[in-house]
Amino acid sequence: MKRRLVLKRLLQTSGGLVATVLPGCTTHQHLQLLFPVEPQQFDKPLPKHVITPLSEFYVQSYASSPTVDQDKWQLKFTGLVDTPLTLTFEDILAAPQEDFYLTMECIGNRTGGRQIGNALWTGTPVLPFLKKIGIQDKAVEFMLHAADSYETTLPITNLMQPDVHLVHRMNGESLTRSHGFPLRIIIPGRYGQKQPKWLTEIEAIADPKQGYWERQGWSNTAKIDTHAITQQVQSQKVWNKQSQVNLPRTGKKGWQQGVIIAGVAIDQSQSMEWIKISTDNGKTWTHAEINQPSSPHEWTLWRYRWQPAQPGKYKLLAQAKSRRKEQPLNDKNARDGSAGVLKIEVTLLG
Ligand SMILES: Nc1nc2c(c(=O)[nH]1)N[C@H]1C(S)=C(S)[C@@H](COP(=O)(O)O)O[C@H]1N2
Ligand SMILES: [Mo]
Repeated sequence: MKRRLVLKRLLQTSGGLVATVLPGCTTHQHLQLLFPVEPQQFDKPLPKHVITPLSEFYVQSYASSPTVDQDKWQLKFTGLVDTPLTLTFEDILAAPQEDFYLTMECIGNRTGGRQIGNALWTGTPVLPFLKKIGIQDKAVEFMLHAADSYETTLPITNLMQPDVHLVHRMNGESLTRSHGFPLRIIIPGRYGQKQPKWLTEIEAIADPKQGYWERQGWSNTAKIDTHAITQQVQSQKVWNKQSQVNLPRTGKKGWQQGVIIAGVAIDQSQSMEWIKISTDNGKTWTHAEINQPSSPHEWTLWRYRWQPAQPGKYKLLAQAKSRRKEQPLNDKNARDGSAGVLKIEVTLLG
């Protein structure tokens, strides 16, 4: 029932843009290019959601994907609890189902890299199960265990939130093996390492511990930093630091008719206040148009139509400000997270 309502609302807010219909799913624009480049498209509102198709969604696993039999799979709640609980996949499906959009990014993503994607996830909140098991006062953290022996930890209160979900569908389809079939957990606001795939056990523990990536020096809180990522210049997708774009003066992709610059932005908990674009290597800045995603955990879409006056070489930058934090322009120490500022070199041919 709830699912129906959500889908209906999404259909009404797809903004009239060309959209692909997923099996058993809804309409949203797919990430072939963020936006059509024809100037007349600019009169149309930004779409509310752009999802990354599964064929383009990054996979980050420390080992090979385990094969898990859905019928034999179990999720155990163990450790410092009064009433240990074991769930089967049927138990998961019998619980209330919710759909939500959420952007996942790897903490090790290079600035402007491909290890980021937005999906429509389906699952059930973990909170009602955690309330049943009687977590003992001595417990300070949960250790999350997975079928590939991956593990990570989180404070008890971080898991006891209504938006933490046990997830079994992605973009309207069962999770694929590489994305964690049959079930993963999603803890909004954190980088990917806090979203174990192939989840098998939630263990309440008395002493703080570190998980697989955290033992190797990655942040133990792994909260998503405020950052913008440019993903499209005119009809070209741009990824990573060495992005170079050459544009002819005239024709369909020519710069004379204006250059579309577009991308995404994300924060750990707050919506975006603005995205600013510079086309002169940071000397001057202008505001981009932004959309209003369904939650702060889904990327904000932004676009800007640049009207260059003459040919030459230009450096494009994008900066985000959420209601929480302004993205630093020069964060040389940023090891954790992908929050650096991408510089794109654009050559406008004469
Ligand atoms: N069981 C398990 N879960 C895991 C991982 C892993 O190696 N094993 N990698 C984590 C990391 S580092 C990231 S960025 C995300 C990536 O999720 P995806 O492969 O579905 O994009 O999964 C996380 N969950
Ligand atoms: Mo990651």
